[in-house]
Amino acid sequence: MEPTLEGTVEVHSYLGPADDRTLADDVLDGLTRPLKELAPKHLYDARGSELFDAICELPEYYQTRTERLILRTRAQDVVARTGAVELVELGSGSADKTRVLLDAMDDAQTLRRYVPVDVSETTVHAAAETLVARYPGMSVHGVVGDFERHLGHLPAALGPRLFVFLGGTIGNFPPGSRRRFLRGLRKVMGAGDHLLLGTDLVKDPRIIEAAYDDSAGVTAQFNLNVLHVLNRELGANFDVDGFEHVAFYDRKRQWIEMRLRATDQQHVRVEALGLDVEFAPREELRTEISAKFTPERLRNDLAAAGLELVELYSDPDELFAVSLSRLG
Ligand code: AVJ
Repeated sequence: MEPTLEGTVEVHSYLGPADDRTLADDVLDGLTRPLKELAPKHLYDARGSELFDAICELPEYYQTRTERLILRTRAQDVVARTGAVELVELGSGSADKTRVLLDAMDDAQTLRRYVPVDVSETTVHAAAETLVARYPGMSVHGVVGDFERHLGHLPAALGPRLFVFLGGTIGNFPPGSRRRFLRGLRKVMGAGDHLLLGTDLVKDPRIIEAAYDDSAGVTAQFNLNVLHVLNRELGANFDVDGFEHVAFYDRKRQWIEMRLRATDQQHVRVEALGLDVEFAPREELRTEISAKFTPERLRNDLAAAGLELVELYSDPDELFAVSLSRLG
């Protein structure tokens, strides 16, 4: 615990040495399947995070600026409806959007604590330090952990809490684990708590595909970068130039997929795993799914987890949605 003039900051880590094995485990599991697959979390090494930040500024990638606009317009309403004294942020990577909400709580004079939860210790510390300095009287209780496993370690509530999960990241979960995640969240929520969830909306597939295959090729670089991660972290020898970026919207499943397609036959050795992998010409490796929602799909997912939709905030073009829900 590290007392400061402004408030108190404490950060607790629940990650152990076993958590480092997830890349190796995921690669072994994912590259030996009939449809080769890699979990999207591995896209975000330092370079990948930089490229993702660049994506958020692209003209085609409407999500980040639209969500920010919705939050700016609605933050006051959210705070008035929830009476939240505490902001629990899952995946605390979105500092500027967080500030919009903390500002509104500060203005309403309800703000007491910020609880960032993230797998990256650096991210949690950075969020803690910048924000505690900005809001006098607010304390920060950081949780370094996986929000699918460590939500049991949240500090006891000081009053009504606002849980936030922004950016549309929930779309990365396959349908089953999406509901499992929401159920896990609901279990730690109390009767006075609310969830504020950012989700991308179903729309003209051309708009969605352009957002994931931008004309400057930034998303392609972001996707291909995961091969550099495997080369570096696991001693693999992917020929990155032998793969191309693919993004397509699956209308039936209502999600977009990013894949990497081998342009011709590729033999890859993953030294750290003693694994040899073959790619046939045009064979693809799936690196991300990103689900798009209709209000009905959202309501159903929330209901399946015991949550009730209170309000659905959107932008005039209905590109993106931020939903507010509570225990049903
Ligand atoms: C951060 C997971 C919400 O799915 O749109 C951006 C990541 N992938 N471009 C998304 C991403 C390709 C993004 N999320």
